[in-house]
Amino acid sequence: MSTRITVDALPQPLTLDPARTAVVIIDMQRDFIEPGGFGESLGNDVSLLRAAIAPCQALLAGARQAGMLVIHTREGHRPDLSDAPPAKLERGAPSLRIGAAGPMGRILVRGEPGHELIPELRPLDGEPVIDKPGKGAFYATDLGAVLQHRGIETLIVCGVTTEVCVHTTVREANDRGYRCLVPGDCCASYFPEFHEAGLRMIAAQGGIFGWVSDSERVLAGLSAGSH
Ligand code: C5J
Repeated sequence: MSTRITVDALPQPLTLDPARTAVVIIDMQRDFIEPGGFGESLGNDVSLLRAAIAPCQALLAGARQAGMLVIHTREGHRPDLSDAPPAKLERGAPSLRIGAAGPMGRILVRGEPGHELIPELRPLDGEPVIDKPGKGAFYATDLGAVLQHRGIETLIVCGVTTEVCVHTTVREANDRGYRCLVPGDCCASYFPEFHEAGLRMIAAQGGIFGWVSDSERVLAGLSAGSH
């Protein structure tokens, strides 16, 4: 038997079954959040992303207690960069390109220290970690299979950055039929205005891509459902 819960959200509350809901934490990697990684090499102030850490920790604690599936993703490439499109490698004018040696190892390359998830949000044993070469978590990964095998119908999507990998994943998931709830305080961007606009885009037009809420409201829904 399943117990459905209701989470206060925009554009309207979302009712979900925690047993059929996964929390997906997008790319909370050292390469995006700590100095010396990919994010900083593109000229960004990486400290802005730290705002999402504590809300993600709180949400994860509640989700794990409720027995929900937790999935982590990492953006990065094979050491030979054979899965990195030239168009991605050559874009912009970064101080260090993908694959170049930086203070945390080779930028955005699997197996390097910068590619690791930040210690504050380390996965627990058994939580799937999806390595993705693109911005969306479905593209060229087995995320769809993992969700299907667990009977997942709703995603709570957190992480960085709001308007890039979180948004791309939400759009991919929406087209695959998943309900997506985005707790805004569990996401962050190098551009606060893009963060705000990204969240508004999700909930606008009657929830064109999904629902927007925050960690407190998700936790309140979970705790009301546990009584
Ligand atoms: C970016 C991401 N911003 N995880 N990646 O390149 O959002």
